[in-house]
Amino acid sequence: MKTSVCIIGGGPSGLMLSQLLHLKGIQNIVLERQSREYVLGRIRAGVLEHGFAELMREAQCGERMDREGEIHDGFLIAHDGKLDRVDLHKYSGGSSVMVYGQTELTRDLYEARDRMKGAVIHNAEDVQPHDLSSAKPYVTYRSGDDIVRIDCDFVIGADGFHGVSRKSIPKDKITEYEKVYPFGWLGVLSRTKPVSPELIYAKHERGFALCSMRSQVLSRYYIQVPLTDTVEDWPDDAFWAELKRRLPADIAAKLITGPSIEKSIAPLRSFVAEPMRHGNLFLAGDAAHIVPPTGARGLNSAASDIYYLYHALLAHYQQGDRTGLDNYSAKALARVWKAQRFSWWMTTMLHTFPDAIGYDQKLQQTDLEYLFSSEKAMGSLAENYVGLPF
Ligand code: FAS
Ligand code: PHB
Repeated sequence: MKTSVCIIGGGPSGLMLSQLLHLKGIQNIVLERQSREYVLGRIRAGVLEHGFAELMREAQCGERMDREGEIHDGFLIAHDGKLDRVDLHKYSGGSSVMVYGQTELTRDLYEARDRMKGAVIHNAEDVQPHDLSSAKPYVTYRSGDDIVRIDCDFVIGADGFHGVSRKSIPKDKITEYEKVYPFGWLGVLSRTKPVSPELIYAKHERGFALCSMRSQVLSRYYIQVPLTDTVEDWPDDAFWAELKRRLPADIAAKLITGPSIEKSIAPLRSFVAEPMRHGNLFLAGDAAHIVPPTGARGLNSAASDIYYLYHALLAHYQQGDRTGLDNYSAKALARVWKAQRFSWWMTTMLHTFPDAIGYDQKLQQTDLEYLFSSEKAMGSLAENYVGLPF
């Protein structure tokens, strides 16, 4: 089998790139290890930057997002007995974010691939890229007893943090930067009305909490938990009671609880692999970088990678111009590290660290006091949260 671009990974990164390239007549194939049901069963991101929403529209996949998603002009931070609002619209110069679940946008991308008869192979086992430094790389995968070979011009590693792509780069050709946080997020999805029309990030001595949503009838809540906790340690009643303890009393009083329809614990880590290219392999999304979800940057950092890769491949195939491909890693990493900084800052400011000393806690309070007393500080938070320019 021969194609132009072989994309490893059928998550949002891989599907978005596949759709964008196909619309421009650039042949590609997506190899996904899991079934479609499995991919669509994962509950992950909830907040899309303006740039991601624009990319969904450019990929002709934005219609349901625009119909069912919610535009949010701000969010709230509960801290030190106060509830303060971050006015994104005012301090970002009129921008906003789109609240629309990753599960839904992944569904929209799959449906668009189906409509265009895109090549998405599920249950592709033992995917392995080969000859990445040659002009003729290829990828193999197992389908039952058969080994299938796909010859291509470029391989895109969109296979997430645990994928095969990054691990195919020789160790002496890649540098990995990692910071592991001493806690995780226990997330619950419930068919209940959200407690607040806007997201609430709560800093509390018992630990961080977040009140989010997927729609007006589907709520998403998180509480910070020790890394040693398991989902079994948190029956629904215990979760709701702890969430209420971490919210302002008037908010807790109106929290509508209900049975969890999904419950999971995600460890928090910051991670970046450099460079994001090796020969004709290009890494994108979680395959190259991970952020703690506090700043809602994970999925949104994948979007700018895909934007840069899409335009670089377009220039190559339409004008024979390889500049974008040659500049991809440096350009993507420049924006990735800004998302890393913002995610680290939000996480450090809002979480309870087990080894924190009094000085650290005073700095957290000071960070929040400065934020809500300075229009310039608020402008910095707002421009990062709505998304820095691609
Ligand atoms: P993904 O990991 O989504 O997709 C990679 C795909 O590659 C997967 O479908 C996988 O099955 C496939 N794959 C892996 N290895 C393969 C192989 N060898 N061969 C073929 N296919 C292979 N971001 C936010 O902004 N907000 C959040 O609240 C948030 N919560 C998260 C919670 C969790 C538990 C996790 C893990 C991530 C969360 N994220 C969040 C980040 C998340 O949304 C990612 O940024 C986003 O999924 C990135 O998309 P992809 O790069 O496509 O990677
Ligand atoms: C979510 O709704 O899952 C969500 C929203 C904002 C974040 C993290 C997660 O910062």
